[in-house]
Amino acid sequence: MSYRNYSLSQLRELDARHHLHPFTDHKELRGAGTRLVTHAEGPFVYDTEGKEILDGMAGLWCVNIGYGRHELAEAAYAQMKELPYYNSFFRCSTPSPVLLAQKLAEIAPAHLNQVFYGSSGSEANDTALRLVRHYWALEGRPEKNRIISRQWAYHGSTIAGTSLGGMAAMHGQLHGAVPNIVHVMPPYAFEFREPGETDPDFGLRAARAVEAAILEAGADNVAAFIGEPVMGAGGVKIPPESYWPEVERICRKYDVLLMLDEVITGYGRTGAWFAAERLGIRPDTITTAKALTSGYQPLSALLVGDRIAQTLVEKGGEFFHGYTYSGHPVACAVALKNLEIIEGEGLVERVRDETGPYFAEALAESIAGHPIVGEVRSFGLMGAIELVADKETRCRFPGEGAAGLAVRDLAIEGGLMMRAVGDTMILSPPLIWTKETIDLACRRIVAALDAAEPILRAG
Ligand code: PXG
Repeated sequence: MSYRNYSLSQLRELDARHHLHPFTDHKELRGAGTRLVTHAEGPFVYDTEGKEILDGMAGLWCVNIGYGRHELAEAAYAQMKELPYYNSFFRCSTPSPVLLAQKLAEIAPAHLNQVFYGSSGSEANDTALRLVRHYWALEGRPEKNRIISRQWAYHGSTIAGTSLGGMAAMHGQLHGAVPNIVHVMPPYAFEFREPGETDPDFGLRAARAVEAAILEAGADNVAAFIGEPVMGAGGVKIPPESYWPEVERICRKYDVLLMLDEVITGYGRTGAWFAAERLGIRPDTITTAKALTSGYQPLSALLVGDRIAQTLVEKGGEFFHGYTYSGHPVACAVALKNLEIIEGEGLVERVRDETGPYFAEALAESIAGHPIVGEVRSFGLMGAIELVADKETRCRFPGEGAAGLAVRDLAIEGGLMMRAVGDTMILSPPLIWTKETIDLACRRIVAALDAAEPILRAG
């Protein structure tokens, strides 16, 4: 039955009665009601009231090719008719995941040639955690199993994802994380740089927190380090350039595996297929999901480096792990079409050469000077705007997060979907944005900031 048979208030009421939303205060949601998005086209989403909203978040960091791409619907339809499902357990496979794996090996850094599929970033990180521990066990070193991650990291919402992540509020509700995962300081200069410390020096200091954690555990007990190239959900925290090469050097020195979580940064967002390329580092695993299908189907792919894959094959023994939907043929067919579009339209190069640099300039020129903005930053098409009460001292507004929510709501009201992480405003638009779309977004951001300022100053 079509939702069109229901009025907006009926849908809202049914939503309240039956639907528990993710990451939501349900008491607060019952009071506020939900925004029901019904359709979308290109860079815009539309709600039940027909309001057109420019989607500055690409859904949730995923709709890289934008909305309304019928080729993906057709790929799904064709695959569903031919073979809607078959598993890849018990020595079986189906063509779509095989062809997608080949494609992923082609676009991934040269030493990553194997793929393990799941349906979400959280699942892929669960796989990654088990895989690196399994690797060391196969190498005869089962005690080398500690994982080093970072505070404020986001690696998903399953128990493994939450445990790997460094979100204090999520850990607070976990009542028992996966053992032997530790979290070190994030490379977030805006908060943690000491007075007088340069960005490169701060980056090295943050990287050496990883070394300190390795030394504290003893390198023989540390399996891997995991990190997002640029922290996404933690607030688009872009590390100084000195950070990743130093982390990689430290990992190699102590023979600790390097796991990159590119669930957000993968598939073009940073102006490279994978941020690993842009950072010039060689991870042993890359977790990917989201833009692998541009969000048109749930699918994740853990890209596995030759070192780990070789051990799996040479030593043998079953890896007791997998999902019903590992290598789902429909999701994989959609991913193949999505990657074909990203490639065919040159979206990665466009972010690298054109829209990425233009986005950085536009934020610097039209937003950075605003009286309630303390810093703007971007990396490819990921951007952040820090809200402050005082530009000079970078002092925040009272009530952490209140300014962010106010600006977010005003931005949506003004036709731009943005996300707030505390008092950091986040942008992660579809890669199909043009210079004109970036200009439009900036005008809407300025309008939201202008409208928010007197309200925030009045307290
Ligand atoms: N790793 C990273 C880096 C992510 O950003 C996941 C893993 C987990 O993926 P799944 O598919 O299991 O959700 C993510 C997901 C937000 C937000 O509010 C971010 C994510 C998910 C939901 C909300 O910014 N990132």
